[in-house]
Amino acid sequence: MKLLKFLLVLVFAILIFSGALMIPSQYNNGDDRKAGSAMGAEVVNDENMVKITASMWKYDPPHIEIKKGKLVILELTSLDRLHGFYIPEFDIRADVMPNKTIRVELMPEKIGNYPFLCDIFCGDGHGEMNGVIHVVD
Ligand SMILES: [Cu+2]
Repeated sequence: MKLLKFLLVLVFAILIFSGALMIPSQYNNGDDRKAGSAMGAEVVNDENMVKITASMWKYDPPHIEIKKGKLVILELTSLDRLHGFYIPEFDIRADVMPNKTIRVELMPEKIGNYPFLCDIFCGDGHGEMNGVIHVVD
């Protein structure tokens, strides 16, 4: 019982902590990315926009094909609770919240398959919540 209480407190602490860092981390997504920093003025339209929804415990779509050398805007929202979105190879991460849409920019310079995953514990299936970005020529 004590362990359960401790775990509950820990989970709340993590939620509060991640919530407190929500706004700065989103701004950082734009500034810290490895590539595409010179493309800030790029126009957003349907052609370079990919909409992704997160829900327990998947991303839709889980596979995203994009073209090398073409700036892409990922528009993310959650259908249920707070999830994370993390692409290790591009050093991009974001908090994905219900009733809120956030955008991250991605400038793929190299052909390849790049996994992304949820990096905020969101329940039983959290460990399997992932997808792949396929960068093609
Ligand atoms: Cu998760």
